[in-house]
Amino acid sequence: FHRSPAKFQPFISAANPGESWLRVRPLKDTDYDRGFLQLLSQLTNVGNITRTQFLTRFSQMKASGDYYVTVIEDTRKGEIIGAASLIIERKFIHNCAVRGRLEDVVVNDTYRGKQLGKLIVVTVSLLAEHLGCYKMSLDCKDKLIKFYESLGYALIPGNSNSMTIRY
Ligand code: 16G
Repeated sequence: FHRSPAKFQPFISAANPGESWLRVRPLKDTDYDRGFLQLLSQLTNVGNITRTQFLTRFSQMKASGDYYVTVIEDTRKGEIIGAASLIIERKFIHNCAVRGRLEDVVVNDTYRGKQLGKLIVVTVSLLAEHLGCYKMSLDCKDKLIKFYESLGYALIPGNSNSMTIRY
């Protein structure tokens, strides 16, 4: 990836995450034992997911080819301390385009101040562009709007209301 948003340069990137002990990489099976699900529970309710459930769901994601679950590992501790997912949605519109969805972004709150939120969001956003997505979308809480705006995301008045039905 040859470019990144101006505010992000030149400090850190996926290849140079700012500390030698940080690593940005795709999720792997063994991350079940590196606190990946505990990290997700800082975002929302995760539940008690067994190893088998985790491996089954992850292999379904891999088989689809449309899930890019990306993590940041603290290699000193062998612990997952950041995560974000890109999900590719296949369309008929725009000449059978693909659209990206940014999901499940979380950084361990004890790692604040290292720009790791930016790091993981920019990494996954560039991946979406690289994979040919014509746009990337996300839902977030009001308090995170400024953060995502600083990374190039925009609210589009009249055109981007997020609506939800809960089951
Ligand atoms: C946020 C997340 C979304 C996640 C949801 C979980 C981002 C950009 N957005 O909207 O991906 O799935 O929270 O909340 O990370 P829920 O448990 O209320 O669905």
